[in-house]
Amino acid sequence: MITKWYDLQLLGDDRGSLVAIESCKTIPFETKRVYYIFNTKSDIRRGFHAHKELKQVMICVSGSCKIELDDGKAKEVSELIASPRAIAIDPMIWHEMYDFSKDCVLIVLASDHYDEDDYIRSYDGFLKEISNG
Ligand code: T46
Repeated sequence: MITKWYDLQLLGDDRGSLVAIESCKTIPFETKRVYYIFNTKSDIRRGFHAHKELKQVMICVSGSCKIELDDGKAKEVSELIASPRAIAIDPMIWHEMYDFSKDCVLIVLASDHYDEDDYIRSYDGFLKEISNG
C-alpha cells in the first residue's frame, strides 16, 4: 500500500472545530518546516518529483484536490478533501497534485528545511534510483 493516512483528532465544541498536530506524536517525525499551497488553478498539475530523504504529511484544510503517489511500481490516486486527515508523502514516492478546487488550501509539514538537492525532478532518474535499490 503506497497511501498512508493519519487520522487526526477533531477537537471542538459549540464554538467550532480545532485540530492539533504534535511532532513525533500525531505524526511520526519532528517538523522542521511548514508550508502551504493555495490559489492553484484547477487545470494545473504540480509536484512532479520525489524526495530522497524528506518525510512529509499533507493536510487539506479547505476545498479539495487529488494526489497521485507512485512508488515506481504502482500508482495510487487519492482525493484530498478538507477533513482532519493527513496523507503521508514518504521519501522516494513520486507525487503529483491536480484537480484543485478554487478554495483548495494544503498545509504540508516537513521533516527538514528546504533543500533543492533532496529533490529528484526527473521521472527517469527516479525510476533509476528505485531500480538501484
Ligand atoms: C512537495 C510538494 C507536495 C522554497 O523556496 N521553499 C520551500 O520550502 C518550498 C516547499 C518551495 N520553495 C520554492 C521552490 C520553488 O521555486 O518554491 C517554489 C515552488 O516549489 P515547487 O515547485 O517545488 O512546488 P510544488 O508544489 O511542485 O512542490 C511542493 C514542495 O516543493 C515539495 O517538497 O513535496 O509541494
